[in-house]
Amino acid sequence: MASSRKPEPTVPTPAALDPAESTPLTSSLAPERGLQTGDYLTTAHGLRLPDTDHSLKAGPRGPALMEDFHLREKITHFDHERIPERVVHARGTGVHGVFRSYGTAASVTRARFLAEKDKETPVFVRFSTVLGSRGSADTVRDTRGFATKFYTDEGNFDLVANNMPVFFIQDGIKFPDVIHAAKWHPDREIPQAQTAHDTFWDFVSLHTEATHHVFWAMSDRGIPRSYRTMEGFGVHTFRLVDAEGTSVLVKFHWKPVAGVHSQVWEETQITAGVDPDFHRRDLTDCIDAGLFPEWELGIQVMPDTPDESFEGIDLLDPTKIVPEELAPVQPIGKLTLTRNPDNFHAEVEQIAFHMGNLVPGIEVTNDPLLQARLFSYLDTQLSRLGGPNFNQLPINRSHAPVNDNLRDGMHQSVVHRGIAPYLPNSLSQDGPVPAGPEVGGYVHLPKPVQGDKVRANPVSFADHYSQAALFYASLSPIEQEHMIEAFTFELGRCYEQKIRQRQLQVLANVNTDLCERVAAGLGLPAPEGTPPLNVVPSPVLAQVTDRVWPITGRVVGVVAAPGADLSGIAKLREVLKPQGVVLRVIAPIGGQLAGDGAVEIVERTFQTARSVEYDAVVIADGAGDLLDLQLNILLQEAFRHAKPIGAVGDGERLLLTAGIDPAAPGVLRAKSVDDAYAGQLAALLGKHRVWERMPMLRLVAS
Ligand code: HDE
Repeated sequence: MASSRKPEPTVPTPAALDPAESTPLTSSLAPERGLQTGDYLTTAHGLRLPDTDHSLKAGPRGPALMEDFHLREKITHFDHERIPERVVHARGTGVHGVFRSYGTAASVTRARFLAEKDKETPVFVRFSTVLGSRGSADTVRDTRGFATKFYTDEGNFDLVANNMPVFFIQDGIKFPDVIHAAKWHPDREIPQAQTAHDTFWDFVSLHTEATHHVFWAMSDRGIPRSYRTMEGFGVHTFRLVDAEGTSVLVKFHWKPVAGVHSQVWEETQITAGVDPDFHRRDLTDCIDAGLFPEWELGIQVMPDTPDESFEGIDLLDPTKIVPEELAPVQPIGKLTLTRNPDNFHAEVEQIAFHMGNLVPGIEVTNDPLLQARLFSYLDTQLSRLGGPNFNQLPINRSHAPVNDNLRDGMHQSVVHRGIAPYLPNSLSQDGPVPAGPEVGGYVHLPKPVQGDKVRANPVSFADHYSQAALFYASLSPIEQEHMIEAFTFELGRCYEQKIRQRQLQVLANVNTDLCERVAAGLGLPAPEGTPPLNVVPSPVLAQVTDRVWPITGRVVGVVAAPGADLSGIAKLREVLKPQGVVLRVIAPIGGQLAGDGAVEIVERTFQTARSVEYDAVVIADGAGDLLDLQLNILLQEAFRHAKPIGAVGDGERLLLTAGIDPAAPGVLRAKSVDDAYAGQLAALLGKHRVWERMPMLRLVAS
C-alpha cells in the first residue's frame, strides 16, 4: 500500500490549532519512502503474498512445513527487530526541525551554517534521560540529553549537549565508573532510572569533583516540566576559528523561548506512573498542533589564551561554568522543531551522534572529558548499530556530498565503483581528491602540543566546591527549599549510614545551612566544613524569577458537568487559544456537554483525568456541587503542586468540598469569565506556578 498515511491519533491532538497548519520545514528521509512501493503485500524480495495469517501446514491440524518461506522470513525478521539500547541515554525521543542563523557568529567562526545570515539548516534533535532503560519513565530525577544533528552543507555537525552545564567527572576515563555507580545495581538490576540509591551516592561522595553536577541534578533542573522548557549546554569549551585563522574559546547554550520550568517532586512521581511518556507526548502533541518549540542558540565567547582560562576559571574543566555575568550569552541563531518522526526506529533509535562530527570553523579543546567522548561515540555505534556503515542510515546521512574511500563492511548499501579506493592513485578517473581549505577542507588550527606523559589533572581541577556554592547561592528561596528536600529524600533512600555521613561532609564544604537542614531531615549530626567564602551569585541561574514567559503548549483542565456554563468555557478558550493554550474539558462521564446552542467535547472523565496533565485547573460555573473522590484528589494535587486554580460562579463550592482554601494565593474566583479573568489566568500560567502558596503548604504539612 502507499505509505503516505496520516499519523495515527494515539492521543487526542491538542485542539488549540489546526494540525494541518503544522507544515514540515524539512524532510531528510523523503527518498527512503520510495523503498516501500506497490499496492500488494509482498515478501522482502517482492513476491506477492495471498495470505499472511495462516502458516503452511500438513493439513489444517498438521505441523508447520519447513518449506514455508513466508513463515520463516516473517518470524526470523521479527526475532531480530530489536537493537541494543544505548548504554546511556537509552530513553529518549527525537524530532525534526530547522536552525536559522542570525549571522552574528560571522566574526568568530567560518562555519557557514552559523556565519551566514538567515541560512536555514535542517536538524534532528534527540532528547533523553541518562540512566533509565528504553522503556523507563520520562519524569525521573536525572540529567537530560539534548543532542542536535545539524545537516549543514559542509557536512554534519553534532552538538551533543545536556540540560546541565557541568558534568560529574573531569576525565572521561571515569565514565564507565560513574555510570556503573549511577545505573541499577548489577545483582538485581534495581533501581530503574533513579539516583536515590547507595552506589550513586557512594561514588559522588568519594569523587567530590561530582559535587557541582550533583547540585544541578538535585535542583529543579533535574525534573523538567517539558523538553520544551529546558536549557541545553555544550558543557565543554569549544574553539571557534574564523576565515583568517583567529580563534576564540566558546561555550554553547540553548535558551528555550518558553523559559526554564520544572515539575515539583511529588508531581514527577505521580506522572511517572500515570503517563511514563509525559515528555515525549508533550513534545509530539505540541508539534502536531503547530505549536513549534523554539530555542535560541547562544555562545559565551572567551579569548583563546595560552592558559585556556577566563577570570580564573579553567575552561578545560567540565565541572565549571563561566557565569553569564562575566561572559554574556550572545544569540547566534534560532532552532524551531517542526516535525515528528515518521518512524521511531529508523529515526530516533538509529540516529548516531558523534563529537567528532565537526565542520570547518568549529574545533575541540583538550578538555579530558571531551577527548574521551571523541572516541566513545563512534565506538559505541559499532555494537549498537551493528557495524561501521551506520552513517549510511537515512537519519545519519550527510546532506553534503559524500565521497569517501571507506569500503565494504556489514550492512554496506552503497555499490562503490572504481578499482582504486586509496589516495593517491594513478588509476581513478573520477575518484575523490583531497580538499584544501579554499574548497572547504577541514584543516585543524595548528596549535602546538607538548607535555610529559602523565596520568594527572591540572592543579586548577582541584577546586570541587566553589561553583556548587555559587549555584546554590544563585537559586531563589523556593528552589533552595526544593534542593534541600531532594538531598534529604535521596540520602534518606540510602541504606549505608557511612555514605550519608560522607555526603553530608561534602554538603558542609558547600553551604552550612543546607548541610544542617539536610542533616536534620536525616536525623544525623551536621559535620563541620569549610564552605567557600564571599560567594558571588549568578542570578541568571535561578529559574523562579519575576519574569512572565510565553504560555504556548500549556494545558488547562476545565471541570464541568451537565448544566455548566459553556459560554464561560468558550470565552476562556477564545482568549487562551491564540496564545497556544489547550483547554481540556473534564466531566463526570464521556461524550459531550450541550446547552444554549453550545457544545463541549469531554476529553477526560473523573476516572481518566489526573492533575499532572494540567498546568492549571478551572472549575466552570455550574460544576460546584459535584461530589467525586477522584475529582477532589485532582484538585488537591493541582493545589499542592502550586498550579493556578480557577473557580467560576458556584465553582467555589467545589473547592470547599475538596478542602481547598478559596482565598489561597493563585486561586482565581469570579462570577463569570470575561477577558480580564482569562487574562489573569494567562498571567499566572506565564509565571508557571504560584510559588507563594508553597510556604503555606509546608505549614499545613508540619
Ligand atoms: Fe555521552 N554518551 N558520554 N555525554 N551522551 C552517549 O553515545 C560518553 C557526556 C550525551 O541521543 C553514548 O550514541 C562518554 C557529556 C547525550 O543518541 C556514549 C562521556 C554530555 C547522549 C556516550 C560522556 C553527554 C550521549 C551512548 C564522558 C553532555 C545521547 C549512545 C567522557 C555534554 C545521544 C551514544 C543520543 C550518549 C559516551 C559524557 C551527552 C556511550 C564516554 C559531558 C545527549 O558514546
